[in-house]
Order: sequence, then C-alpha cells, then structure tokens
Amino acid sequence: MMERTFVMLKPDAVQRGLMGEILGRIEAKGHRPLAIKFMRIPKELAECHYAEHKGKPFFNGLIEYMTSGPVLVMVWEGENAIASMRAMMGATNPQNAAMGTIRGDLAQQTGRNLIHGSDGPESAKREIELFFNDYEILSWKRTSDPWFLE
Ligand code: IDP
Ligand code: MG
Repeated sequence: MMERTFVMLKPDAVQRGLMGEILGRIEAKGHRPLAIKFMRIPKELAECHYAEHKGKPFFNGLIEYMTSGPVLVMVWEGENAIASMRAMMGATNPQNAAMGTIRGDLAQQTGRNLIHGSDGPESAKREIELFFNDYEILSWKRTSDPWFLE
C-alpha cells in the first residue's frame, strides 16, 4: 500500500555530518521525498511531538537533545513506507539494532539514535500535520519509479 511517513534526522545526525548518508539510504530504497525542511524545533513543538512520552524519566533529556541543534524534517512516500522506514531505522536502542540498519550501523545509544520515523498510520498523519502545511508537501512522480515498482 502506498503510504506517507514522517521522518526526522535528529540533531546528532546533522552534527555528525550524516544527513547525506541517511538520505542516500532512503532514496536508494526507492521511497520518494514529498517535503524536506531544515529547522530548529521550538521546545513546545518537541514536547508536542513526543507527548506520548511525557512523564517518563528520559523525557526532559529527550527534549533537550531534540532542541539542541538543527534537525531535518521530512515526508516520504512509498510502498509500505511506515514499516519500511522503521525497518531501515532499526531498534530504538542502537545496541539492539541489527547491522544494516541506520541505528545498527551508525549509532551507539538510545539517547543519540539519529533518526525518528512514524510508528503507524495515525502517528504519521499527526506528525506530518504537526510539522508541515499542505502547500509544503509536493505530489510528484519520479521517472525512476517504474524501476522500483512495476
Ligand atoms: P522510537 O524512536 O524508536 O519510536 P520511542 O520509544 O518512541 O522510540 O522513543 C522516542 C525517542 O525517545 C527514542 O528514539 C529516543 O531518542 C528517546 N528514548 C526512548 N527511550 C529512551 C531511554 O530509555 N533513554 C533515553 N532516551 C530514550
Ligand atoms: Mg516512537
């Protein structure tokens, strides 16, 4: 099923110069970018994005991490894009993430795990609407699309 998912390269990905490496993996998989924005997240927006974790012991540290520098927020579209993106990311704790995944290959610790991806259709919709206006999201096809999906 064609899906849209929200993806964010967290401040450590930006600071470590890994934007190109990670974007390259998502592009090479065959997903299509619909929106890409480089921004600094206000504290309120970070808290809203991670509202489900409010009250947990790591919450304050998480908000500090997410607001510590610029991030790259994106909408990607593709076949089963939500689950596919989660699979490419790997487990939340990079120590448990399989080699070949972004977190497994490139990260060490849960608190510095490089990337966020929506975990289901509802959160994808909610997160896309939280970070993007409709006019920022492009509908387009790539000439290479038929080489991924016949
Ligand atoms: P996810 O990013 O794989 O969906 P979640 O459980 O939704 O994982 O947690 C959101 C984010 O909060 C994680 O990606 C990580 O950055 C941070 N986080 C989760 N658990 C911990 C923890 O135990 N210590 C520090 N940070 C955590
Ligand atoms: Mg999550």
